[in-house]
Amino acid sequence: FPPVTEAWKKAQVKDGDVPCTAFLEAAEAFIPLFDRLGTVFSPVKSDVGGNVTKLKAAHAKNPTASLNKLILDEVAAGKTKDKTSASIALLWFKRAMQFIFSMLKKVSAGEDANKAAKSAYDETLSHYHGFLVKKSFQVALMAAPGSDSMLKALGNDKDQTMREMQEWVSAASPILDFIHEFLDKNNLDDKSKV
Ligand code: EIS
Repeated sequence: FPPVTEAWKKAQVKDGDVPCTAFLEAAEAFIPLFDRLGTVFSPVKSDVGGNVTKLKAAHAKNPTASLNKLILDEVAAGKTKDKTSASIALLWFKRAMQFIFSMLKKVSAGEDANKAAKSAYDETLSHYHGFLVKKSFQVALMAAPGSDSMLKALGNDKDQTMREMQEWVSAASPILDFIHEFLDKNNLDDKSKV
């Protein structure tokens, strides 16, 4: 966790904007954590990793843009609904992170991972999932490891891992909150279900 947290610290919101390169590095830094959690998480890794890949490709075409500008340029070009849309990739990345943070906050508060995952899901991602995705999420949830094995997979010492997770959540939450408001303000929070 500490390298991930460091990367997110470098991507803090400044003057109402997010530094795009630092943000993409931070986003990318956290993806390998899924590998430690087991194969149940490989579809999640592909999905969230795909969001990051798409955002990186968009940024490569507009390399000097901040995160706001990258998205606003796309809006101006009328390309927010295209296959290469960075807006959609950012929206789903944000939603995945909101789920993860909501869950980690509950785990930090002492809730078991499975219970925390279920209630975090109900509060976040489930709003955007249709029947089939909801079902697959429920199935995956049953196969997912509990708190103890999850914490063991993430670090050597449970308490230390928990503290490190909290530091990451504190460093990253303000960025996610900012992105949430930015997308909402620009009518990019498409609420249709997948
Ligand atoms: C988006 O996916 C794409 O991300 C986006 C674009 O293609 C867009 C088009 O509308 O769709 O359908 C996806 C959605 N993504 C929408 C669902 C995929 C995941 C299904 C996997 C179900 C198994 C979930 C297992 C989770 C078990 C959790 C148990 C926890 C104990 C520390 C725990 C971390 C868990 C993290 C879970 C995060 C889930 C994120 C899902 C995001 C989602 O709903 S684009 O792609 O624009 O880049 O092309």
